[in-house]
Amino acid sequence: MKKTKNKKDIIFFSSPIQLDARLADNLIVLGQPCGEIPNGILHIASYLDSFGIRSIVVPIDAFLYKKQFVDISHLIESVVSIFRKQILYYDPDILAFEMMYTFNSDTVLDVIKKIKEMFPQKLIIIGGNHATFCSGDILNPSKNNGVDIVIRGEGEFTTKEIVEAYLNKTLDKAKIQGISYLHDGSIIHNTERLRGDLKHLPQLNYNLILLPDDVNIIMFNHSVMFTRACKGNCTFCTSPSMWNRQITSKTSEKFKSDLLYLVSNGVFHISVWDDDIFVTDESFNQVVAVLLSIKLLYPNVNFYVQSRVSHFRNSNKKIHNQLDLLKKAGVIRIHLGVESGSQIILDAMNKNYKAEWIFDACSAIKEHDIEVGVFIIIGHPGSSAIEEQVSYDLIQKLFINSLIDDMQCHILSPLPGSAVASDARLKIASENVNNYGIVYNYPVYDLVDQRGNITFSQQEIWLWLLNFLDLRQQYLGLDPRVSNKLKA
Ligand code: B12
Ligand code: SF4
Repeated sequence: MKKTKNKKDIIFFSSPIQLDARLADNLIVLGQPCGEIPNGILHIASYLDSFGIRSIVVPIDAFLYKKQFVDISHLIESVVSIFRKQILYYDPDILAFEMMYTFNSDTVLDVIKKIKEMFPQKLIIIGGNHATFCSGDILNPSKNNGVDIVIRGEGEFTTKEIVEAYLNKTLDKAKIQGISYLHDGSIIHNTERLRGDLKHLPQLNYNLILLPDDVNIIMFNHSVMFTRACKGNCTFCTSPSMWNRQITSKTSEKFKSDLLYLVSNGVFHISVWDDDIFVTDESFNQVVAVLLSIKLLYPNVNFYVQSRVSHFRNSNKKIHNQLDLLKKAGVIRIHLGVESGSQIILDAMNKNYKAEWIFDACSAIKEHDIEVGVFIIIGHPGSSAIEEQVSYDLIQKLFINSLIDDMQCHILSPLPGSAVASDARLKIASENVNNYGIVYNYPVYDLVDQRGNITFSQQEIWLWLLNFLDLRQQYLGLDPRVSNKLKA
């Protein structure tokens, strides 16, 4: 292996999120100018670093945030030029691309294609939520995307195996679990890798993130996670197939060190974005103990968490004790995956709770002086104008009773890896994935019955989104993400 001062073994590239011109109307920057810390690749880089493998993480939005883009090819050109510069400087053997989201997956592939043309000798690997479920499409030989290996699912342990073997020139792709690749023109999907033990993960090494001179860590939004996976099996979500509903967690010492790094650097708003903060009593007790200890040291810190309505059944004593602890630990808002107020839709989504528990859940949280955020999905199979009205009425009742402080509404996106993506009641009208998953997306489907007759059209679903947005505006003010263009 060549040893130069700047030499890296692998560079991790995040994908442009805030600045994709194709999305500009839908996804307007909220929060910090540099967007999100790319958590997935930071985890992998930190793990490799603990074995002496040299890497850096390039958070592309931090390099682009001051630029204006005229169109998507201009954006891609800029991204490629920044990546090229880093590749020439650090001369890595492996280039690793994050493909977390469906909406910008085309952009990521456009960038990779160009990078591969410039550096054909470098091994290109890719991973993340979208990549996990679309490996066949990404590797499709006719598309010539330039990707050598897709790493499916959890990234740390597979990437380490690949990088070590590649650097030692002993890589035998057939022997690595959890990857897909091309062999003699055919796509090979190796067997799935079992979930790893997160207790082996080191503290996150934020120093591996390459920052432009005028950027620091406070200029990002920060979300951290203690556990991976949840016990739910919701049809529209990719978590069940991504993490196999197997709850794992880091050590609470490492989690505490991750948080201490952030707060000691002035980050005082942190989302603890575990799928479900109450997922097990053991993990809840650990996470809350860490948050309490941080709050004691840094009284200004605020945390945001998310959970499921099902924990709030009958507003029992246990949940009130837990809410009391969260309040003391500095949690100022709990986001609930409410999704709908209609029992018919909730059952179709496999939410596994009763619509009447929603009111109790929100009331219980507010009793502890914690804000309530709700997520709503419109147009799921099983939905109709009648059911959306039922849902609307319940949300309105919550607003009237001052039980909602934040609300995000989405039209369903059939995300790859979610159960609903193969639901026969969705008649996909557009193959365009550029607005999948993002807020205020126009529906890409009509809902149909068994004979293929439309039961709930794109246009009707869209109008219901606008109804929910009006309700939101009435009680919370206009969401800054609602552009005039969208309302028109
Ligand atoms: C926290 C979170 C957020 C945070 C920000 C996260 C961030 N830092 O970018 C916030 C709240 C801002 C957010 C926003 C959105 N999110 Co989000 N988010 C999550 C969540 C809950 C956790 C992500 C995370 O940090 N995981 C922890 C790390 C360690 O895991 P990981 O990222 O999956 O990475 C591992 C593997 O994927 C893999 N891997 C990842 N990258 C790479 C790269 C390589 C090279 C390799 C080898 C492996 C690899 O290895 C990693 C380590 O094991 C996930 C759901 C989930 N439970 O995974 C949804 C999720 C990623 N979000 C999703 C979506 C849709 C969104 C939004 C578009 C929603 C919206 N309408 O606004 C926005 C858009 C993003 C934006 N910035 O504007 C979807 C994406 C699905 C898809 N196919 O598009 C997910 C999967 C949830 C879902 N619905 O199923 N999100
Ligand atoms: S929507 Fe929430 S509760 Fe349901 S499977 Fe996904 S992460 Fe779990």
